[in-house]
Amino acid sequence: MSAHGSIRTLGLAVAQLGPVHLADTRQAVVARLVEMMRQAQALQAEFVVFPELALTTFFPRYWMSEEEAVGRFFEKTMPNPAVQPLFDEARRLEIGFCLGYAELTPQGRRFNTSILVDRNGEVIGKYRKIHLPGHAEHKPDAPFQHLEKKFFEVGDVGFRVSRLGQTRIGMCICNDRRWPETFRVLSLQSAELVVLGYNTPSHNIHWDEPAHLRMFTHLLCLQASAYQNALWIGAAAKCGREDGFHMIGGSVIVAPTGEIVAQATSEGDEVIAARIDLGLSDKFRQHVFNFAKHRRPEHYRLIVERTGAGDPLR
Ligand code: CDT
Repeated sequence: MSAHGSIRTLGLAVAQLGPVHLADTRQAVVARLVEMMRQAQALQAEFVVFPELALTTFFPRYWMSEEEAVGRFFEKTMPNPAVQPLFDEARRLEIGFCLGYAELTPQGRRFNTSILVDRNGEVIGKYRKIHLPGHAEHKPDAPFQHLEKKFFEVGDVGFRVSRLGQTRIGMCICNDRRWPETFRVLSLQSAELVVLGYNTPSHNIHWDEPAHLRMFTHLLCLQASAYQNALWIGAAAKCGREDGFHMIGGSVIVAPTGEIVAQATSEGDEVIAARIDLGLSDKFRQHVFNFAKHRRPEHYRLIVERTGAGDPLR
C-alpha cells in the first residue's frame, strides 16, 4: 500500500518532440518517435504520450488550399505504411501510446485527431479535437496563420474515456486544455489520467501578449485542471523553432495535487517519465471533490444553455 491507500500505478512517459520542418519526411519523424518510445520503455514506462499533429510540421500556420493541405499533411488511414513502424515497436515493447495526426476520413472529412493504442498495437480510442482555435480567413499581415478553423471540422465524437488495462484514460488536444469543461466532462466519466499533445506558438498573432504568459497559462490550466478534477495529466509539446516559427516546450506530468512531478527542460526531443500512483486521486474524490456529494448542477445550467456571455440572470 502506498501512503495514499492504493497500489495501482502506471509507468507514464511523455515524449516531447522538437521541431518538425516542412522538409522532414514522415519516415524521419516516425524514426524519432520510435527512438523515444524505446527511451520511454527503458524508463519503465507502460504508456507514452506523443504530441498533437506529431507527424508533420504545424501546418495550420501556412495559408494554402484545403486540397493542398490534404495532399501534404493528412493521413488517409491509420496506421499506414509510414507510421506502421511505431505500431510494430509498441507491440514489440508492449507499450501503449497516444498519437496526434491530421485525419482524412473515407468520406473526405478532416479532423485534428488523436488515437489511443494499447500495448498490442490496437487502436482502442479516438478523439477529434473540439475546441479549434484561430481563424479560417487569410490574415496576410500576420507573421503566420493559425488556420485550424479552415482545415478542421469540430470533433464529432465528444470527450470519451477508454480503459487501457487498469487505467481509465481520457484524451483532449492542445487548446482543449484551456477549457474547464474538457476536464470536467472527462472526470465525470471517472477518468484517472488525461493525455494531450499541443503545438503552442510563443507569439500570439491576435494581440501583443507578453511571451512569458504562453508558458504560464499552459501550466496554470494543466495544474488547476488536474487538481480540480482529481486526475493525472500527461501533456506532450511539439516545440522549438519549426522553420523559424517558435513554439513553447514545457511538457509535463501533473499530479492530482496540482503539482508537476516531471517537466521537460529542453525544446527538443525529450522523454520525461514518472510512475504515477492512481490512488492519489482517491482522497480528493472522497472529500473536497466528491462530485456526487458536493456538485450543484442545478446551478450550472448556463454552462450548457449559453455559449457566449450574456446578461445577468434575473
Ligand atoms: N494547437 C493549438 O490549439 N494551439 C493553441 C494556440 C492558441 S492561439 C490561437 C493553444 O491553445 O495552445
